[in-house]
Amino acid sequence: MSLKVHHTLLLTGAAGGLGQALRSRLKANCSVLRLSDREALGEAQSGEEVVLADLADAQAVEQAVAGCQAIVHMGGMSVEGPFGPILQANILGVYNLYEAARKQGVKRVVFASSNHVTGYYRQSDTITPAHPPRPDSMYGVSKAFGEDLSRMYFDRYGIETACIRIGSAFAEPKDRRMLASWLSFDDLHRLISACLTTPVLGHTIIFGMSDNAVAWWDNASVRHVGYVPQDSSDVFRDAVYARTPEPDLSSPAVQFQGGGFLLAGPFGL
Ligand code: 15L
Repeated sequence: MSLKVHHTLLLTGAAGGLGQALRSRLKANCSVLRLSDREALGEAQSGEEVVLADLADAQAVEQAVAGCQAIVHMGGMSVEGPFGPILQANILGVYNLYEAARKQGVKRVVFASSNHVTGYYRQSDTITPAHPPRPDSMYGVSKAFGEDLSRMYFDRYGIETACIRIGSAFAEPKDRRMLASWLSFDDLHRLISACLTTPVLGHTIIFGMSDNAVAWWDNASVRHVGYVPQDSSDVFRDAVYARTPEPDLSSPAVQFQGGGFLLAGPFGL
């Protein structure tokens, strides 16, 4: 099946870690991949356009969105930190993005939410997308805001969104926690492709995880997205155990799903 259901696809945060991993992969999903970031992206390659935009700048964001049929929104702060930059990039930024989508008639968005929206569930809990948010950080709160905002834009304006609560998207799991939360780059791309191509997306929250044997998240209620992960952290398990210490079970970073984010800050403004 062709993945090219959209002519021009906007990728925000294209200079970031996940943006870079997606830059080549998302070319399979469109005729023109428009890359946006506030950081320099270099020359556009064949099949690419580059539109620089700071997410806090409404006009620039609208220029980036104009003429696109769908958006993969990876931009914004991706870790815990002072509230000021989170406010600008993740709260004002996601508002600017949805306002631009509304004005420019874009009807489908894939939003990089985070597992830190539910980081205060325990590592012994299994949760579904229907469980209430329990953010573990200001960063997690900002992603919960994006999820709620996108729901309002769906209910009011019919803009479909997949909020992917991305686990740990790295080349390999870095520690024992990531044996549960790991999402391979290829599975991230499979998941985004499923969100872009499923006939009816609606407003959907889905956990971004590979097919890991150890898992905290149950995506059974979101079968309509059609995501079938093909990678698993299991192949890294022995190596991760060998190079990492026994977990300190008294630490909140080990008790709760959000891991080290529970220990970060407070950073203030
Ligand atoms: C995230 O949301 C971060 O963007 C990423 O850097 C990882 O730390 C990840 O969560 C995680 O929970 O491992």
